[in-house]
Amino acid sequence: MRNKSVATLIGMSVLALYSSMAVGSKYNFPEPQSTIAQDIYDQHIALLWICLAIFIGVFGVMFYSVLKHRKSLGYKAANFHHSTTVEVIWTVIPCLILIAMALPATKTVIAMKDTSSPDMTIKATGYQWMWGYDYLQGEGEGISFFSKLSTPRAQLENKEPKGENYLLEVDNNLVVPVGKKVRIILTANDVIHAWWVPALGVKQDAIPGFIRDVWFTADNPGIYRGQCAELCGKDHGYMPIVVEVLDEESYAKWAAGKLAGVSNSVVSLAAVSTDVVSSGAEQAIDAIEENLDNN
Ligand SMILES: [Cu+2]
Repeated sequence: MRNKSVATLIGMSVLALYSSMAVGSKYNFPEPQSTIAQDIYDQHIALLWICLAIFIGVFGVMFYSVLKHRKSLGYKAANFHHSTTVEVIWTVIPCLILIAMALPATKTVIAMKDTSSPDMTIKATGYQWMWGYDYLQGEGEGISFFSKLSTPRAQLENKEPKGENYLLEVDNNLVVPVGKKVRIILTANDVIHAWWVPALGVKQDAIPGFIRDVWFTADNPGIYRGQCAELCGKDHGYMPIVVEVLDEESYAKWAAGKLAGVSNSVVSLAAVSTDVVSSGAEQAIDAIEENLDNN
C-alpha cells in the first residue's frame, strides 16, 4: 500500500514538472496565434497525454508481470494458446483510441483547407532563395515586393556574433492586419518550396506550375517567424518568412505608404521608358534621314 502511494506521488510530480517545463519551452510548439494553431497545439498536447497513459499502462503491466510471475518465485506459467476475449479487447480498445484521436484532427484539417471568403488574398511565390509577395485582393491590393534574408554575411561566416533572430530575419516583412482572414495563394518559380509559419498554424508546399492556398487569422499583433520547409537547394536555410501583424490602423497606414511608393516608382519608370522610347525614336529618325541623305 505504502509502495503504491509513493509511486503515485513520484508519478504526479513527474507530470507536474513535465507540464510546467512544456509551457514556454523552446522544445515545444510556439505560443499559438491563430485558431488553427491553437487547435493543433491542444491536440498535440492531448495526444502526448494519451501516449503517456498508454506507455505507463503497457510498461506497468509488463514490469508487474515480469517481477511477480518470475520463475525464481516458483510461479507456474499458465499454458494457453488462444483467447478470443483478449484478442477482441486488444483490437477494440486501440480502435476506439484511434477514432477518438482522428475525429478532432480531421475537423482541424478540414478547417485548415477552408479558404473561402477571405478578407484579403496574397500570392506568395517561392524562389531560389527568397519569397515574393503580391497583394492580390483586399486592403493593400497592388502591393508587391520580394522578401530576402537580412542576416549579415559576417554572422553566417562566424566573423560576428549571431543576432537574436539569426537566419529568421528579412529585409521586407509580410505585413498583414490583425483579426482578418488572410488567404495565401502559393506557387513557386523554380523548385518546390514550402511556406511554414508555426505560430499561425500554416504550412503548405509551394509547387511550380500549381496553385495551393492556405489561410490564417492572426489573433494578436506581433512578429511571427517561419522558414521554407522543403529542401530547395543550397540556400534552403536562407529563405525565412517573417509575418508582421499590425493593428488595423497601422496596417492601413503601412498599405497606403507602400502603395504611394509603388505609384511613385511606376510614374518614374514610365517617365524613364518614355525618355528611352523618345530618344530611341529620335535616333531612328536621324538614322533614316542620314540614310536618305546618303542615297
Ligand atoms: Cu525553399
